[in-house]
Amino acid sequence: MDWITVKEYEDITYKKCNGVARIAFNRPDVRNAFRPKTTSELYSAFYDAQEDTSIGVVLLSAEGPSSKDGVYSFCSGGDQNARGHQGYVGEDGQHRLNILEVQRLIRFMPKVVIAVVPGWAVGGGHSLHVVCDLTLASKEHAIFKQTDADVTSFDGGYGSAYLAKMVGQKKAREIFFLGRNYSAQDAMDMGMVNAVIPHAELEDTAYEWAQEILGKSPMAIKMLKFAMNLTDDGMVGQQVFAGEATRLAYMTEEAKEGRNAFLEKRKPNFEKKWLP
Ligand code: S0N
Repeated sequence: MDWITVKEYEDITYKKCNGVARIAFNRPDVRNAFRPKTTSELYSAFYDAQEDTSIGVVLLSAEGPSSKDGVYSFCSGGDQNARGHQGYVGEDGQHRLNILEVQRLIRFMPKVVIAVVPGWAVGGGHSLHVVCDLTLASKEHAIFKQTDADVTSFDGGYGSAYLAKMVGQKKAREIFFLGRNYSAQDAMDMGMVNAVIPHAELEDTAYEWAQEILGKSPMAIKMLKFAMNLTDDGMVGQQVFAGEATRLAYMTEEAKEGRNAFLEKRKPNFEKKWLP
């Protein structure tokens, strides 16, 4: 694979190869915790991947291991050093909650996002894997854990309520209320991981899954993702799905006639085709 760096960032790496974008946390010495700079960079990279029509699948992964102790991490959530009294503080002194904007971009982007978990997925890092469409986890090193209730920095949205839809209410409550460690196999047995992969093969496998998805119909993949999101996303889910229905309607002769009639200041002739 010839990954090409798209843009140099400080807290993440961002590369592309054959229709796949790879966005990776790059703060391994703090278990890939995110600070406001990290979330801004994530947003920028995800937005670029969303807008690039050559990209169909995004891998959210992590660089590592830590240079201090060789431990692998996906993401350990919000950087507790950047956490002020009103939230996480950026270099400009502003308090932000912008990881939620990153979550929404992942959730609503018309492309498949795969979480590639090489190590710890903790707190807000756990929530990120939950919001991704698929999760692949390292057999040897992935550990899933929720510390939100330990540090009073909690995700009451997709990270918990959507997780409960994924693994069931009892398991989700156990994960959050007890904050235990779960292996990749435990996570797969619960239904929040798609496959447990030997660590050395994790990245290649993620790329292979991406290539398999890229062989499918882009429109079908997009509509299926939005359809599966719809029931959990309320009116916004309907809006996203319906926006795509409108886009498809624009492609019909009927829509062309509606637009032309307006521009030509005449009554539209829809030929009365009320299809069954
Ligand atoms: C990940 C854990 C379990 C790893 O344990 P391990 O292997 O024993 O390593 P440590 O020695 O603990 O850590 C190694 C070094 O990394 C630093 N570090 C680790 N995690 C963080 C972190 N999150 N922030 C800052 N530093 C971190 C350690 O300090 C250590 O550094 P050195 O080597 O210098 O001593 C373990 O590390 C752990 O439990 N980490 C904390 C996990 C955590 O509690 N995360 C926050 C949970 N909450 C969120 O993420 C909320 C997210 C959020 O932002 C949000 C979500 C929804 C709505 C709103 C918000 C919002 O913006 O507030």
